[in-house]
Amino acid sequence: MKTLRLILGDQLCRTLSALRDMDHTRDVVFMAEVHDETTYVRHHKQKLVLVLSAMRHFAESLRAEGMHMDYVQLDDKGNSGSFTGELGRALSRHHVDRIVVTQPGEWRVWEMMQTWGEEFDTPVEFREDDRFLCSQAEFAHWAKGNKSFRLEYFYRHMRRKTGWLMTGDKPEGGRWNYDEENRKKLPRNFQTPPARRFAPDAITREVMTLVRNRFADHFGQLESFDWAVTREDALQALQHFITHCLPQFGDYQDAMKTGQDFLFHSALSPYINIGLLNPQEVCEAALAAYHQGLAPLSAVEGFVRQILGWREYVRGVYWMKMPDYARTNFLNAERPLPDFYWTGETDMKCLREVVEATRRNAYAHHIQRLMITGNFALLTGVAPLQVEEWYLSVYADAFEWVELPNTHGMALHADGGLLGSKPYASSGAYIDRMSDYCAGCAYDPKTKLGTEACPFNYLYWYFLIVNEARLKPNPRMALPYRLLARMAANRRQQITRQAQEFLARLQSRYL
Ligand code: FAD
Ligand code: DLZ
Ligand code: SF4
Repeated sequence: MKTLRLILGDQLCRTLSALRDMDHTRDVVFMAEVHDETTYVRHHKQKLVLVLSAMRHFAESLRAEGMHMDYVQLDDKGNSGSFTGELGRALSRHHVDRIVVTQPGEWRVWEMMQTWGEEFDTPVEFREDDRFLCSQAEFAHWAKGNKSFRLEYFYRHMRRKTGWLMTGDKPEGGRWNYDEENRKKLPRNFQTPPARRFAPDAITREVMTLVRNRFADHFGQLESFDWAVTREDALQALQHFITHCLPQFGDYQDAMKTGQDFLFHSALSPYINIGLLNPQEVCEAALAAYHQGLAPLSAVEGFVRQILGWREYVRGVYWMKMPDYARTNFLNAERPLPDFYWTGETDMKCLREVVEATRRNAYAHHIQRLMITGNFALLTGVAPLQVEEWYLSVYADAFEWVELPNTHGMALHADGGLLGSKPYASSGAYIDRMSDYCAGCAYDPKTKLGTEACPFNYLYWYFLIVNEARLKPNPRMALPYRLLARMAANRRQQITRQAQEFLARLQSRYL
């Protein structure tokens, strides 16, 4: 049976289910660069280069194995610009008996694919994306049997299933979670790990030229592109992380420092998400470092929890709850996204630093995404769809199955608490504790009201005030609401006035 095997830009994995049982003599592997995928959001220029260059390198490697590749480039004559259009053209070139495709990562593409069987009068076989450690069916089964739909319980289920960091049926070291040890401040004289840089090769340089010419108006610096675009280089990045960063990953996971864009984070998410690395091998490399005494338990547990726990959990939530999930707006947030998310032009230094780092690298680490740009959007009530579009555009690792639950659920609480038991709202005190941003900011994190006051301070209380009816019943919000209840009426009025003035000016270019 002659088969056309479609590989998408985030499925660049030799062991992908769509490539199994390949008949090298008859089958065709089909990949297409299409306008629709490059523009469904205005992707950061580096994300475009990463995906397109990694696709081209992957196609080269399959060709070198002797596979029959049909690869359409973005600028090829006749490129229709859509997956459906390009698949139609490919079918007229190859006359196959069936199409095989691994389930895509995004609902949008999954919906599009449902029309293909009828449209092309050719059977389409959808295969599970088994690069994940938990299948959708297993997640749904777990969720059904558990009253508490929380990450912590899912994570324990996954630890037991894999046997990772387990001694019999007990967690290694006696605790499931070393989160509390992952919140240290950076010492003054800490040593930055050496940089990991992958110089662009000829293929990448060609794609950079394409992106420079065709997507000049997209956000982000292009020339600093230094991501790995092959599996070999991604494996080097993994090794670099294990050797230089993992031992201190746990301690400083929540820390932020001006000009230090990666700290001890792995920056492996783009590689895992597009298929250059497999989540299992990444966790196993960290576990091996622990068993060889090269990294402490708290660091390795913290790292494994992000992948075995959070990454699998958000993917489970996405596929279980879409498409309705994306439409919820628990806090009725409707404000437009401020311009400075794109320009970086604000005198709030924390926000400026994170937007600038995002522009430089198409990367920001978790706490920057959650507690700086996420927290600000939450406190100011920015419309979830606008915030989500921003996150989906600006990060090299952004694909909707992982971006949406993190933004909609974790950062914005727009799902009403399905993902996180309370909103991650915080005042300037948290940012001051975990970063050096406040030194050198136009505002003072210790001042609560007046022109010097850090906007996060009054916005935090105003957020509690305006959302009182929705949030006060949440038992995890009892303490902040007790504090609010004790607040003098005139102070409450002053906070409200200053927050409202600030919000009225939010769309002005420079705050
Ligand atoms: P590390 O800190 O080194 O963590 C190791 C790995 O764990 C990551 O590579 C990633 O694969 C996984 N991981 C860690 N946290 C999460 C999480 N919350 N959800 C899923 N996987 C996780 N991650 C994405 O991959 N794509 C996104 O589009 C994305 N959008 C986000 C949006 C918001 C608002 C927030 C708060 C988080 C988002 N995350 C997203 C999760 C997380 O911020 C990134 O995975 C992480 O910053 C990637 O950097 P790293 O590889 O250095 O991670
Ligand atoms: C992100 C992306 C981009 C920018 N371009 C392409 C492309 O031209 N061709 C392709 O196959 N995939 C691309 N991708 C990745 C897809 O958007 C991704 O595979 C789907 O969103 C499903 O997750
Ligand atoms: Fe951000 Fe406030 Fe600190 Fe300025 S003072 S950097 S606005 S937290």
